[in-house]
Amino acid sequence: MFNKILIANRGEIALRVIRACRELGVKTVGVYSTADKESLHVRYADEVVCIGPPPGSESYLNIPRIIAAAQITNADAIHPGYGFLAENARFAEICAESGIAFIGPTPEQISSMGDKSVAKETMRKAGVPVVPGSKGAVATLEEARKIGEESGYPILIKASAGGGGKGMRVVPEASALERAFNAARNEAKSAFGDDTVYIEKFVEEPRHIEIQVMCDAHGNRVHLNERDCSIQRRHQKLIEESPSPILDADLRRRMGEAAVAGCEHVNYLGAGTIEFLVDKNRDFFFMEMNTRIQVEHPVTEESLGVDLIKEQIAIAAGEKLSLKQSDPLWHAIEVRINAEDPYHDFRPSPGRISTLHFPGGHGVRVDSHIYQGYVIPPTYDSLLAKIITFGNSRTDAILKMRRALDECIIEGVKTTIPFHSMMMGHEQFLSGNFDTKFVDTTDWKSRMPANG
Ligand code: MV4
Repeated sequence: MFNKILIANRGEIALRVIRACRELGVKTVGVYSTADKESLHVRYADEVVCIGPPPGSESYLNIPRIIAAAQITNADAIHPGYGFLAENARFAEICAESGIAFIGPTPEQISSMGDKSVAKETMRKAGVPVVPGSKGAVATLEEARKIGEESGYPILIKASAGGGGKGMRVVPEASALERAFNAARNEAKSAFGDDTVYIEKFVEEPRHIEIQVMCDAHGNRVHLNERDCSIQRRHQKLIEESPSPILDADLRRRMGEAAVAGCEHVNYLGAGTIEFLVDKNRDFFFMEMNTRIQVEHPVTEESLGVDLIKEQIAIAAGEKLSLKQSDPLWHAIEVRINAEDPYHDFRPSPGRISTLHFPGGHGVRVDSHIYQGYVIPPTYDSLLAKIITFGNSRTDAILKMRRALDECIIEGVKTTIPFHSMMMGHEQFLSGNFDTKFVDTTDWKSRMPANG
């Protein structure tokens, strides 16, 4: 096992990793920007190093400073959390070259999944179902036309360097192709410095269902069932749950086996998530693979009673997987409490937390880095807390979530709590019958309590 782990992150995920290290008896190094001097991860870590001013590029994304911090403190491993350097293949490579274990997959695995058209081809070759469309990148309009005719409209043009919804264009019919193709390439070029695109048939009203996987260096691989992340706004997830209300044991097994087959094909190492679209016929298609631990990993943890962070660390230290394939034990739901105003288009609401009281009790978990008096810096993402509830049925988890949200008091900034309270009473959410367009296209605003 490692002696000392540097956590190259901030916020709730930095705390989450520090807590796992504590339980493992591993020492921790926190790094922080000057904006995070008063952050909880700075107080919880055994040692800390200031790595620069607030902008990410000069702190949490600055590879030389993070490597230097690890060397100064003699850390033997780095956990990247999510975001920042978590899916930076060059960073993973530099860690290895510096004799520091990167807690995650290999640089090759990170970069092959980072290019979305390469990832898709890799998965197709592994026998994972993919959306019909181009085989790899599409370089010319003529090629694009051919794909459009073969798969039928509408089609979707996606940037290879994109992901998470960035750089996508829906093309409703052949006459709109030329403009959309050129626009998509220009957009991709300016957003990512890479104009490579690929094309898929557009799947209408899909659900976003992802499979958690975990693989060790000894050839052991498991999937840890699904998370349903269909409640999103502009590609930002708001609510996640496991199991999905639309999966049954057979579809879960088939999706899980596909995910494991994909991992086996690339000899994947560590924690990963394979994102699928599930259409109205309950057919599933590979979308992307995330080569990191994700924000919503606690729903898997609470559904199964496992600790994914400890498992990640053990795997990176060369130990064998301790997790067994198992069916969901509990129904778990997570809501993201962001410092955003749901009455005004979720606009950011940084500021000082004047009053704070978190919920507790049976079946409630709160992962958060905030405390009363804490000032939320405007520089980083707006996630304040994740409330996770779990019970023996979806209804039970929802009832607990309603109760937990009622108990929760956060004053001084606007939060997404009223949105979540509304959702926990929305009949369409309760029915389990919704798709990824729900938040962006349903009139949920009229259901919000009048006080915004
Ligand atoms: C799609 C799709 C429909 N058809 N691909 C959005 C994020 C990125 N990972 C891929 N995304 C989509 N790909 C095909 N062929 C619809 C989406 C999509 C979406 C997917 C998951 C969750 C929310 C979404 C919101 C809009 C579009």
